[in-house]
Amino acid sequence: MAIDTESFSLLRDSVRRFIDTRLVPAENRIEEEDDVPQEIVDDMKEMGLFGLSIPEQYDGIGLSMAQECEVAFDLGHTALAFRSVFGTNVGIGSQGILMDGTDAQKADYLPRIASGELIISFALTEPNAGSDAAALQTRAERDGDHYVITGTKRFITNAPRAGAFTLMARTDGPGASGISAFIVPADLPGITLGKPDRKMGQRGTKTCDVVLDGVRVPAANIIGGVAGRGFKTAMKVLDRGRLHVSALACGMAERLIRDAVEYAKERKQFGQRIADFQLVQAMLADSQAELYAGLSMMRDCARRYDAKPAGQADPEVSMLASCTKMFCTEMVGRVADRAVQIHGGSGYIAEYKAERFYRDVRLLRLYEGTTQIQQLIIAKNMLR
Ligand code: COS
Repeated sequence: MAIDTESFSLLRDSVRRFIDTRLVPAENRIEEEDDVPQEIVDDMKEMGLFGLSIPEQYDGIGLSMAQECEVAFDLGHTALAFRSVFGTNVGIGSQGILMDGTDAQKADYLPRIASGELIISFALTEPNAGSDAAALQTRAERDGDHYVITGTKRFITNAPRAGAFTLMARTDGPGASGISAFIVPADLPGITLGKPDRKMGQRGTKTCDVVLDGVRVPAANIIGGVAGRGFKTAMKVLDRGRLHVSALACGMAERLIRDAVEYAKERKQFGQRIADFQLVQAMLADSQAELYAGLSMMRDCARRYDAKPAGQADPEVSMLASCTKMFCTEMVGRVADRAVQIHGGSGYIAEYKAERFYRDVRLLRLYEGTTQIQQLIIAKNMLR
């Protein structure tokens, strides 16, 4: 799946224009209001951003992974909260349905996900199951043609906005093979949301607990119609998500470098621009070289992702996605740290974006698998 080069180039131009003219000027507003203004969300819908990764057959734009990564790279140039509004529709919320769903599930959900009419979240993490996703405790007990689901999901991105969840629950014994993936409409009786999480950064992104108490979900809502396959679905979705996060990290690194260069050219100390000092230049050069390495990995891995059979796992590509996620998210952490350093005391002051983005990018090393989980996946594959 991919769109032709000319259509893609037009799409990218309009996304970049949207970022420069609408999103960057609203960065302070989302920081103050801790939300993305509705008129911006409406524009995102109109541009088709909720459906970037959904095939045209289901009314989406139908980008390949390589194309999606380029758009994610562009979106990384502004506050990450903007992308987060449609991020779960493009990635972890929708992809399980697309990869493993039945034809009826795809036809029912994907067009609404693509248009943004329905926000879909991904509900895997729990209070006692984060990195150890296979230990999740949310139970789904069969009762006739329904399942009754009880449990708590934690840090669920977009839960306050969601109309449905791709939710992993235990239908059988312990371990990965006892887990099934469900499509759970958010308005079913027995679902309540926790209070909004107060986070270190990324103001404007919405996360909270989702508590399920005896929620009756039709058995037909098991993704693919077969129980016990949910863990693999979740892992495949995360492989893909890790590439998208890598692209975002590269975008944010480029923005931080650009801001640091501008500051270094303006700021004068010892009678000259700080950009003229070699110790400042070294920090800029290190950041630029690391960004180039991250971008090269991201582009290579996305190409390999597109080359494998769609929706199928490939341990080699999973490993490379983990390498890329680990490198790019750690890289943007170092780039953000240097950007603050180049700004000096001003880099610690909230008026400067370096301070905000430094906090925002910290999350990239945690979600969709910590750096340490990526290391485990990489090493496991090397030793296989
Ligand atoms: N694609 C498809 N299948 C996969 C897979 C992948 N990327 N990774 C693992 N699997 C399969 C395995 O092949 C195995 O299947 P079989 O039993 O048929 O052999 C099954 O899933 C269990 O795999 P494994 O034994 O490797 O599972 P572990 O419990 O050891 O967990 C990690 C593996 C740690 C990698 C996994 O729990 C993980 O990714 N944790 C982090 C979760 C995460 O990213 N959370 C972020 C929150 S969501 S934003």
